[in-house]
Amino acid sequence: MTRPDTASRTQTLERTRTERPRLWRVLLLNDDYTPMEFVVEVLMGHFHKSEAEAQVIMLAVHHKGQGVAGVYTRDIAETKVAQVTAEARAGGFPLRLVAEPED
Ligand code: TYC
Repeated sequence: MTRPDTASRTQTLERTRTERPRLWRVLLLNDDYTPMEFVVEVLMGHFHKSEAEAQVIMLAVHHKGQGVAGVYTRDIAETKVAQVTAEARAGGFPLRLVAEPED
């Protein structure tokens, strides 16, 4: 007697994707010329910080050289860098920001 027919089957296993997109830090870099008040206004207007939070972050950047303005998906982080850099240049300030991935 022959063996029962073993039909070969292809199975597709579905899985629900639960991974979150990698997040990017927007870093604010210190310089000697951008006014403290402009940096505070940037942190309030673009990064939704209270005035008190903005003062703390600005002073930390002033003393340590850099600090995190906010954490976003890549597109939003890069847009913040572009918009704030443009606003700083329009005001004649050398303020620099960079976006970097979290691990
Ligand atoms: N160091 C600047 C000053 O003394 C203030 C400053 C703070 C500039 C933070 C940039 O990202 C910055 N006017």
